[in-house]
Amino acid sequence: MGYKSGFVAIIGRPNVGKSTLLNAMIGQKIAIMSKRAQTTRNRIRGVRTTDSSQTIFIDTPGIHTPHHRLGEYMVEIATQTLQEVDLVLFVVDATTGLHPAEREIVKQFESVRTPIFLVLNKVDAVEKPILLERIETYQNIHAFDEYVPISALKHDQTETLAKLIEDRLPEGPKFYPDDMVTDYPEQFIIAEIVREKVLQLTQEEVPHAVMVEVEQMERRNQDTLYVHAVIYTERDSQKGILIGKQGQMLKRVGELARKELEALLGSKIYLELWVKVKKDWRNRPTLLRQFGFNN
Ligand code: GDP
Ligand code: MG
Ligand code: K
Repeated sequence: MGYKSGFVAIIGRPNVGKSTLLNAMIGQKIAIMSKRAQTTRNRIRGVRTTDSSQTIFIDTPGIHTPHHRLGEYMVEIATQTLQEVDLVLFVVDATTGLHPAEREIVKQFESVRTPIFLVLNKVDAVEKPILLERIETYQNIHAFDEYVPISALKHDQTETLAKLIEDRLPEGPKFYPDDMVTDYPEQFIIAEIVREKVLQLTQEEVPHAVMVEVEQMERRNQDTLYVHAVIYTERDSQKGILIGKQGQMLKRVGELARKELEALLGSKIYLELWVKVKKDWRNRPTLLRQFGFNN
C-alpha cells in the first residue's frame, strides 16, 4: 500500500465541537474554540501528517438557516464543500441529540457521493444508554459510512477516528511539508485569536458584530514581532464596551491574545490594538469581500 492523502471536511452545527476536533487532530491550536456559536467563519485548514498518510482538514462554518447576507454566504460554502472532498465528518453534539437543522443538513447528504462519517462528540458528558439512543436516531435518518463516538475535548477516541479516516483516503502524495499544520497566513491566525479573546471577555455585550484586521505586521528585531490590529464593531456603544473604563477591557484583550500568540508563534509579540466602528458590515457585500469571505 502506498502513501495516502486527501481532503476532509468537518461540518456540523455551531458549537458541536468542530474546531476542538480539528485542534485535537492537528495537536495544535489553530481553529478558534469558543463557547459561543459561529466563531469560525472561514475555511481553516489543518494538516495532519503521519508516516502513512496526510489528511487536510477543512473546518467549515456550520450550516444553518440564514438571517442576513453573511448567513446566506455561509450556507453556500458548506454545501459546495461536500462535493469536493474525499470524506465528510458530520459532527453532532451527543449531549443534545438530533436538532431540526440537522435533518435539513442530512437531506443534502442524499445527493452527495462522498463518504460521510457521523461523529458523535462530547461523549464525556453523556450516559452510555443515551448515547446508544442518539446513534439509533441518526441511523434512522441516514445510513452513514461510520458512526464514531468521541470526545474531542478529552482526546478520547480521536486516534480511532484518525485511523478510520486514513482507511478512506485515496493513495496520493504528501501535498504539504511535514512541519506544516496550516496554510493560513500568520496574519489570519493573529486576527482570529484577537477575535476569540474579544468574544470571551465581552460576553453577550458585543455579539458577533466584531471583525479583526491585522493592518501591519513586521519583525522589528530577531525576536520581536510588531503587530498592529484593528477591531471593527458595528456601533459606537460596542466600541465603548470594548475599550472599557480607562481602556481596561482592551488592555485585557491585548494581554490574553499576546500571551497565546507568543506561545503559538514562538516569538515575542508587541501587540497594538485599535477599535473602530464600521456600520452594518454584515449586509455589505463589498466589505465581506474585503474581509476575505469570498473563498
Ligand atoms: P464549533 O462551533 O463546532 O467549532 O465548536 P467549538 O470547537 O468551538 O466548541 C464549542 C464548545 O464545545 C466549546 O466550549 C468546547 O470546549 C466544547 N466542546 C468541544 N468538544 C467537546 C467535548 O468533547 N466534550 C465537551 N464536554 N465539550 C466539548
Ligand atoms: Mg469552530
Ligand atoms: K463555532
